[in-house]
Amino acid sequence: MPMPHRTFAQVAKRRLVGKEGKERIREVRALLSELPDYKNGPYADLRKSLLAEIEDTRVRSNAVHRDSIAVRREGAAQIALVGPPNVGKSSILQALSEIQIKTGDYPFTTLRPVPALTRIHGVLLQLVEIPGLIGGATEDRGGGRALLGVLRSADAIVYCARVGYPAEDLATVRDEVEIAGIDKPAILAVTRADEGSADDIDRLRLAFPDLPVVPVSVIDAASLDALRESVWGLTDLVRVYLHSNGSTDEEPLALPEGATVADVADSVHHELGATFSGARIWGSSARFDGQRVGREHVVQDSDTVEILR
Ligand SMILES: Nc1nc2c(ncn2[C@@H]2O[C@H](COP(=O)(O)OP(=O)(O)O)[C@@H](O)[C@H]2O)c(=O)[nH]1
Ligand SMILES: [Mg+2]
Repeated sequence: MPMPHRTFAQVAKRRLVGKEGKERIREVRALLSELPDYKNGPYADLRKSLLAEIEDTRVRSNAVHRDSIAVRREGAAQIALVGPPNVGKSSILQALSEIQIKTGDYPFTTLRPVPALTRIHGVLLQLVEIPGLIGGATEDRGGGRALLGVLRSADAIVYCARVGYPAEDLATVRDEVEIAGIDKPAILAVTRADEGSADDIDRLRLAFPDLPVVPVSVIDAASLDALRESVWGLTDLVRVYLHSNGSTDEEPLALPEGATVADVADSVHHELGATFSGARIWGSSARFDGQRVGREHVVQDSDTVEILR
């Protein structure tokens, strides 16, 4: 019996996460060989999208060779780490990363944006270190325009300022972001916190009164958890667990706050989103377990949803 096509699509997505170039193409080919050989229907659609994936991956690999710094979006949200050099951005990326980035894989003095996936509350999010933003970036100093271009497509920003260092270091970078007209939900990570005092943290808090502050040290697991929590708060996502054929998915879907049952169905499959008749709900948006609701019902974080065809 072949795997249900929706399960196959999920498995395929999971197996491709974090893979690029040759490795990604190899995985796509393996998936293609496992796919039932139907000429029509959802399996044929899957085959088509996997073949397109090979082509897209090739195009991207070539683009990288042409020195592009573009970052391919993965995960439910993209959060940029922004700050002066040496504040610990790469270290945080590494500490939060789902897939262990080997230090040898990229130079520690990072020159290009480096993406990494992190799992927070069961949801994969993409962190991107934006290195080398300096005063004058908007005039393209230090290749600033391309870096700001990457930042523009992020959903939120974690500004990083090193404890005990002048606020101006980060303020200069932040000015460039503002001049570029980039305005995203943001927090301030006061980094390398183990090297400074509470007063040092307060000084930075006072210098950036509009940003919620999270002191972070990569050698303090609790501070990393607090950072994860703040990053989650930046995303405005809600988690929804799909229930079908008598079982509930372990991995949640992540949707923007305010999403309706129709959005949930649509994110499973556009066709399902167009044709489904309603849903049953368990969780905080339900008045009672298994409540029958219509398309426009707004889901809440941690709801379980069964889409009714
Ligand atoms: N004590 C301490 N050192 C850190 C911490 N985070 C990073 N570092 C050190 O700071 C230096 C610069 O870190 P890196 O992550 O490359 O900074 P980036 O330039 O902002 O990416 C490295 O030597 C790290 O080992 C931290 O939380 N505590
Ligand atoms: Mg770095």
